[in-house]
Amino acid sequence: GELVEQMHDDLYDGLADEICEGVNILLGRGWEPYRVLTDALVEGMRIVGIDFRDGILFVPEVLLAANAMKAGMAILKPLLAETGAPKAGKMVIGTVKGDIHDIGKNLVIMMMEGAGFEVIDLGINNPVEKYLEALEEHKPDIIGMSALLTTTMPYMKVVIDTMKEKGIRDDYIVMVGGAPLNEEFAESVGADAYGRDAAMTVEIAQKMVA
Ligand code: B1M
Repeated sequence: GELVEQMHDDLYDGLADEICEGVNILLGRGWEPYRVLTDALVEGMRIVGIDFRDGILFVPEVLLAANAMKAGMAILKPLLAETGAPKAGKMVIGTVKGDIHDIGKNLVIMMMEGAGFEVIDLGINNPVEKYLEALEEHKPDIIGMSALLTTTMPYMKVVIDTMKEKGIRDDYIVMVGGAPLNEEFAESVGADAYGRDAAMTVEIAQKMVA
């Protein structure tokens, strides 16, 4: 309705306080946290992305929008993580080298944690060494990689090929995601699965770990 549209505008304008207020109002109306996330925040960021692509918005404005989105996500995070489900498995995840987009990855983490997974967040701009160190240290079931740029997504193959060289590729489930990817790309770099969005990623992870 009206408030959700207002929130799309507020996200576009990078108004973090207004976004937090809107999130709280929707929750107060009994909206599921996941619905607030998808309808108000993710949809708002989709609109920002269109105008960014078309040269109507620039990096500073989009950074503000991203900050507003993160402020809203911070309210939803504990609510999405409230299930108290038994540990479903462990995942190490990070955005690949050269890429600093982290909103989608953070959303995947929130939903995975909500589903009872333990998640180790490597952050952004990860060279292959970072992933390998984390695999050794945390011994996860799943390694996840995120990329939002067509120029950085090929780096996923670098990580997977290095895992092959070290003879550890088959010790892990490799999942990849990010807006420019698709099923065929995931397969072509040798990943086990492509996560189209956070909810699908959880669903696939649950099946693959079981
Ligand atoms: Co950037 N940017 N950006 N940006 N940015 C895109 C990606 C772009 C598509 C915008 C556009 O032109 N329409 C475009 C890429 C074009 C291309 O590669 N062909 C682009 C560009 C060009 C750039 C810069 C190069 C701009 C510049 O400097 N001239 C620059 C690059 C910086 C770098 O990384 N080296 C840049 C910078 C930035 C900001 C810093 C301003 C900011 C990032 C802030 C941040 O993340 N902290 C930013 C933003 C916000 C975007 C858009 C607008 C939104 C991305 C986002 O957060 N989406 C984006 C446009 C768009 O995607 N529509 C764009 C919301 C998020 C919830 O969705 O990330 O897709 P998404 O994640 C989803 C799924 O993809 C999946 O689940 C998530 C939740 O459902 N998923 C995974 C994601 N990762 C996963 C990992 C998994 C599984 C699932 O692992 C298992």
